[in-house]
Amino acid sequence: MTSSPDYVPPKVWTWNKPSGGRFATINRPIAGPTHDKDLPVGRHPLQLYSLGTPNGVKVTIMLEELLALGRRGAEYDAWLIRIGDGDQFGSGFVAANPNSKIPALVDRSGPTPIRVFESGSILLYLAEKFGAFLPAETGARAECLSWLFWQMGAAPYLGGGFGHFYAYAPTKIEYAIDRFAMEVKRQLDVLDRRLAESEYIAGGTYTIADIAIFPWYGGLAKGWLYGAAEFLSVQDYKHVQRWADMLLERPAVKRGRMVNRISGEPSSQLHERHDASDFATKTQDKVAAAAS
Ligand SMILES: N[C@@H](CCC(=O)N[C@@H](CS)C(=O)NCC(=O)O)C(=O)O
Repeated sequence: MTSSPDYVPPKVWTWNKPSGGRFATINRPIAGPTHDKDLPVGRHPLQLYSLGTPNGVKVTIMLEELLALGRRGAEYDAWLIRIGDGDQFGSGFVAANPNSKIPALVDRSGPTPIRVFESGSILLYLAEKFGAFLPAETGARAECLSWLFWQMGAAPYLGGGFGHFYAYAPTKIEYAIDRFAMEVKRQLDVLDRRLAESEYIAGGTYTIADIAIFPWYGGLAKGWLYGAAEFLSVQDYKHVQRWADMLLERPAVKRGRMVNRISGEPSSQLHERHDASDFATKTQDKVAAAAS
């Protein structure tokens, strides 16, 4: 791979060498399944196929918030999709999400299963289905959806741009890191100014806009992403910090962050979630680990 100023792109790009970098083994320029594999189906109305990344965590926080509100229909089975092993290219997963990316949700509560993919679309689907975390009044709803879609457009610059070139690319390219660090700091400032004037992202109430933005930008502010907290001076974004700390206090956020998580403290990882009592088992593990 050439990353020097000497590189001249050929007339036609061809896939003839590994791209390098952390995801080299799963990246490919074609869509569709690589192998036959059905998805498992549990006993609950909602089946989630995901992984505890920022995009996955949005959905598990939403489901846990709905359950905390008493919406029993939001009971779910969360199955683990190991994207590093290529599970997202199994035929069953591709049928649930032709884009082969977590998260994917299948709603089996009606006569015909409904597939929902893209985390923003899943949050909106659940908010509408259960009448929660999305304001009904036109202006407040528009504000909430504007921030929801802001997240969908902004985060690829954070993850695919900054995170990729700062943490995962096989060589450190100053131009790319500068370009995306500048954009991510601008995005943090957008949020910081908004949160200086508003308790939550979309106004005075907690909505799907907070749930979508928190795992990315709250995570960045709390130093969970790319080991980049110092590099980006995240402590300077005081209002983002205030908001992230406030969300972290929510029990549903704590639970949602554990589901489908495969890194960090073993007691914080609930690889699959099939029942509310699964969290209690993890709490017992934590107590036992602290006592030993
Ligand atoms: N815009 C999508 C992005 C989903 C996404 O990028 N998922 C990543 C993990 S965070 C993934 O599944 N990557 C696997 C791959 O690219 O093969 C969403 O918000 O749902």
